[in-house]
Amino acid sequence: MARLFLFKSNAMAPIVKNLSNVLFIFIFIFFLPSSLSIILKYPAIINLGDSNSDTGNLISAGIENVNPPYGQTYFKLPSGRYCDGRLIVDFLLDAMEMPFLNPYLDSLGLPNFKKGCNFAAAGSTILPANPTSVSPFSFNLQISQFIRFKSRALELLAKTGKKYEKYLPPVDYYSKGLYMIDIGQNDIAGAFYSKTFDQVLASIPSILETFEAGLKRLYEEGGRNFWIHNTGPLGCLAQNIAKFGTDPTKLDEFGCVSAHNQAARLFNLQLHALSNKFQAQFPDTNVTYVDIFSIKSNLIANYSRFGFENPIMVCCGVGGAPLNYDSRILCGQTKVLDGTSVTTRACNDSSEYINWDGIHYTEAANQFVSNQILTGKYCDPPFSDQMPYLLNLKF
Ligand SMILES: *[C@@H]1O[C@H](CO)[C@@H](O)[C@H](O)[C@H]1NC(C)=O
Ligand SMILES: *[C@@H]1O[C@H](CO)[C@@H](O)[C@H](O)[C@H]1NC(C)=O
Ligand SMILES: CC(=O)N[C@H]1CO[C@H](CO)[C@@H](O)[C@@H]1O
Repeated sequence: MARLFLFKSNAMAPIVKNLSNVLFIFIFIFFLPSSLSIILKYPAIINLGDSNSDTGNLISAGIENVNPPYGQTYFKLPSGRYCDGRLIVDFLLDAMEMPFLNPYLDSLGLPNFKKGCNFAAAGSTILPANPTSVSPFSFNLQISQFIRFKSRALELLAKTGKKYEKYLPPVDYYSKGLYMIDIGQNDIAGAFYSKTFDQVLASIPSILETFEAGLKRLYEEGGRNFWIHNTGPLGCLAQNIAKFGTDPTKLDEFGCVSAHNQAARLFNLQLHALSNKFQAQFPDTNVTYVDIFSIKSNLIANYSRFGFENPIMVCCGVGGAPLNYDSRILCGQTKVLDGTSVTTRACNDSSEYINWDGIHYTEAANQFVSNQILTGKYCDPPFSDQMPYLLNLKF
């Protein structure tokens, strides 16, 4: 099947049906080398973050579990991801012609870490975890796990020679590899439960100091290529609208909680400044800042143009319009609510929805976001102007 960037694949289906177009696309791929695959050529990927890029750590740790219909769209069973299918990181790795990242904590299924490892865990924060945190795997702890991974892997390679070469990255991959980071959403969204708006804003610099210290630790371990996602429009998540948006004056024109989006914008502004500062301070690094906020805001504001039908309403939830979300019962759960047994099931067609479970995006939305990232326009520094619009087509 053809995967076409920039559009949902079904929107382009009638065009691809035409044989001459298929031939054109073949010529296009084989005779024009894509600048993207050159920019994104790394021998290994180290990923850190929260549920936006967790491929199974929180679940492997035994802290939570997810039931069907999680995973139904792509993996056909819950894959450890908080989604019906693939995440942004899965699509980006696919575009780099890399395999899905194995979660660090997954000991089963013969994980192969040669091309990288994923330390991201759902619910994680930049700030240290406390006893009420969903995830104990804060940014600093994930970095410590990475450091342990690296020293243990190098030790095994030195001791046992060829035996582990197929499974573990050689020493130069740690400097040539790409360190992808997507974290901060839980720091900001979580802060609103115990702080006033002004206090949330005031807490941002210290969150980012912790983030900066983490980047420096990765640099000291040899990391040179950094890929940093900013945080999305948190005020557009049903979880936050249900809790903080019951008063309509708190909502913006798209039905999103204004305060959350303002806090996310301020966090991103400071994160962007930090990325530039870090790049200037360490000129031997390559820091790419990726504006996820703008991509997701554009998707939510202009959803119908991109082939979606519901910008805010949740696919896997209960309660019906406008949110189809109830914080007491999450996707895939069965509970007795107000005297009746309720099961949260998925909508009929998750590709019509941007939001999967009230907190996380659907696979269709994740694919849209990845395609937008791969245009290069939302990155700083941006990619080449000659970015081809059609890349990595698979038949
Ligand atoms: C929606 O699309 C219009 C037209 O392309 C654009 O000007 C606007 O910025 C988009 N909205 C958002 C929030 O990105
Ligand atoms: C889902 O599909 C079933 C069977 O086709 C139909 O009865 C139901 O109304 C649909 N639900 C929604 C929300 O569209
Ligand atoms: C992989 C990559 O893009 N590496 C570049 C990082 O930046 C240096 C300059 O500081 C370039 O020479 C590398 O090609």
